[in-house]
Amino acid sequence: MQDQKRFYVTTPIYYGNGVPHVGHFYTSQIANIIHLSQKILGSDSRFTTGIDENSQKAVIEAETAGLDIMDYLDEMAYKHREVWDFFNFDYTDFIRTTEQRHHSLVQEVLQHCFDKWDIYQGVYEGMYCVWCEAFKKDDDLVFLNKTSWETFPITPKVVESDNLIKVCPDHLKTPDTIKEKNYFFKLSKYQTWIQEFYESHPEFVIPDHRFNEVRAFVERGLEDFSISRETNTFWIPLPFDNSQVTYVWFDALFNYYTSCRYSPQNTSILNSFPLEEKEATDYWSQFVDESHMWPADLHIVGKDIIRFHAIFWPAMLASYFGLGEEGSDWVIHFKTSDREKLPKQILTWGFFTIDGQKISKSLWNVIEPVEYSKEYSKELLTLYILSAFPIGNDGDYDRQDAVLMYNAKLANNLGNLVNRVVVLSLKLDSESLFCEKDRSKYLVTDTEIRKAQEYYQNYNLKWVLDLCFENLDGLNKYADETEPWKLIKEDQEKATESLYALAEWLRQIGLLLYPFFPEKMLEMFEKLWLKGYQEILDWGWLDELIHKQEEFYITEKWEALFQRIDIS
Ligand code: ME8
Repeated sequence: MQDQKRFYVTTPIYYGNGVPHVGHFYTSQIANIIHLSQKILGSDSRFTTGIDENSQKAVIEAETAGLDIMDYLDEMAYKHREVWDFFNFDYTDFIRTTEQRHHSLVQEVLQHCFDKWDIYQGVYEGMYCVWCEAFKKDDDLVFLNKTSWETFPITPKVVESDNLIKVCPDHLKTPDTIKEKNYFFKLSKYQTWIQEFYESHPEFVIPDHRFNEVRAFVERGLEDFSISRETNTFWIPLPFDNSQVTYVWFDALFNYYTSCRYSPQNTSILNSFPLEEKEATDYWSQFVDESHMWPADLHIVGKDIIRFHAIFWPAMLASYFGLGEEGSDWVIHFKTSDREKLPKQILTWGFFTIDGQKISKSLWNVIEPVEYSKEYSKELLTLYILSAFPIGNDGDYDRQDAVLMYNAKLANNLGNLVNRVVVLSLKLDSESLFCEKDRSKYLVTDTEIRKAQEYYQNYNLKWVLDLCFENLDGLNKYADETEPWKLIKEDQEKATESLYALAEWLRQIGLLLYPFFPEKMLEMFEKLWLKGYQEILDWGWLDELIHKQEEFYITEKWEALFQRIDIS
C-alpha cells in the first residue's frame, strides 16, 4: 500500500490571559478547515493548538484577579478548550506551555544551543512591552496624544511632551525601560543562511506581499535577540543559569515541535491536563514520539507575529538541528537538506476590524464567538469570515452584511433547496429517489471538483466557497426551470428526474463544503438518508464518495437546515 501523505497544521498558541475573541476564532477556524480538507483528501493530518502561558501578562492578570497563577491558567486553559469544543474543532493536541513535556524540551533545546555557542551572556538595555511580550525600538512605537487619543508616526520634528507620549501601537501603552543581565541568541550568525533559504524557497511565506515585508526587514540586518529575563520567576529556568528564565518567544515557538516529540497517545489525555497527572509516575508513558510528523506543513499566524515565525523560528531550528554549513568565508550557508527540518509554509492573514473599528474591549465591539454563534449561528460566522476578506489583506466584519450573506447563501440558496427536495420527495409514489438518466449534465463537473480540491491544497478557502455557491445558484436555476413542485402532480417520472438531479447535486456540494460546515453537512446527508458519511470522509475517501451514485430513501420531513435570521 502506498504511504499515506502526512500533514501537520498549527495555530499560534494564544496568550492565556483572556478568552478567545473572533480574531482567534478566525485563525483557528482556518486551521480546522484546512485540517479537515486534508483528512478528506486522504492525508494523515495533525492539527495542534494551545495556550501560551509563560507570560508576564498572565502573571499580572492572575494577581489582579487575586488568584494563584496556576489556578488562573487552569481556568483559562479550560475556557479556551470550551470555546474550541463548542465549535467541534478536531484538534489532535492542545498544548500548554506550563506542561512538563514542554519544559523538558525547551530546556534540552536551550542547553544544546548554549553548548554550541549560539547563546551568550550580555546586558539588555532598552524597552519592553509586556502586552506584546516583545522588546521594542523607537521605530516600533508611535506617538499618542493623551487628550485626543490620536496616534501618529514618530518623526524627528515632533518631540515627546506631557501630552505626547511614545506608546506601543497595538496596546497604546508605554513600554517598560529595562536594563538587566540577559542571554542572547546569535541570530546575526544566521543572516546569510536565512537569506539563502528565502531565495531558494519563495513559497515559504504566503501571501507574497507579507514575505516581501519579511525580506525587507532581514535585509536591513539581523540583530541578536534576548532570550531570557532576570526578573521573572514563573517561567522556564535556563538550564545553564537558574537565576534566569526563558523569554516567552523562545519557549513558545518550540510548542510546535514539543507536540510532535511528545504527542498525546489519545485525545482523552488532554482532558486530564493540567494536573495531578503532571506529577504522575506514568506521565511520560502518556505520550508517543511522533517526530516523524515534523516539519509542520503549515503554520497559520496573524500578521502581528510573522517576524517571530518567519525569521526567529527557522534560525532557532537551524541552531537546534545543526543546520547550515560553514563556508570558507566563516559564514553559515544554507544547504538543500536543511529544508527537511524547516516548516514548509507560513500562511499569514491580515487583521480585521468590526463594523469599521479596531477590535477592542474598551469599545465593546469584541465579538465573543460562542455568544455570537448562539445568538445567530456558527455557520454565519464561518461563512462571513471566510468569504468577506481575501487572503492576507486587512478586512472588516460588517455585522449587518454578515446576516444578509447568511440569509442569501445558507438559509435561502442551500437550506431552502434541501427542504424542498425533502418535502417533494415525500410526495413521490416510489419509496426511493433514484433515476438512471444521464447524470453528466447536472452534476458538479469533474473539472470543478478538481479545482475545488486544488483550492483546498493551496489554502484558497474563499475560492472553494465561491465555487460551491456559484454551483448552488446553478442548482436553484435548474429547480426554477424544471419546477418539480408542479411536475409532482403532472408527471412523476419527470419530477423524479428533477428531484434526483437536485439531490445528487446537493450531495456533491455538501461534500465539498464539508470542511467548512461539518455538522450541518452531516445533518443534510442525514436528511437525504445518506449513512456513514463521516466515517467514509475520515478515511480520506472524498474522491470515491463524490463520484458515487446514491439512491435516496427520504422518509421524514425535518426541521429547516438553516433558520433565516430576521434582520430587523
Ligand atoms: O501572539 N484579526 O498570542 P495572541 C485577525 N502567544 N486575527 C487576529 C486578530 C484580529 N483582529 N487578533 C488576534 C500571541 N488575531 C502569541 C503567539 S505562537 C508560538 C505564540 C489572531 O493571543 C492572529 O492569528 O496575541 C494573531 O496572530 C493571534 O491571534 C495572536 O494571538
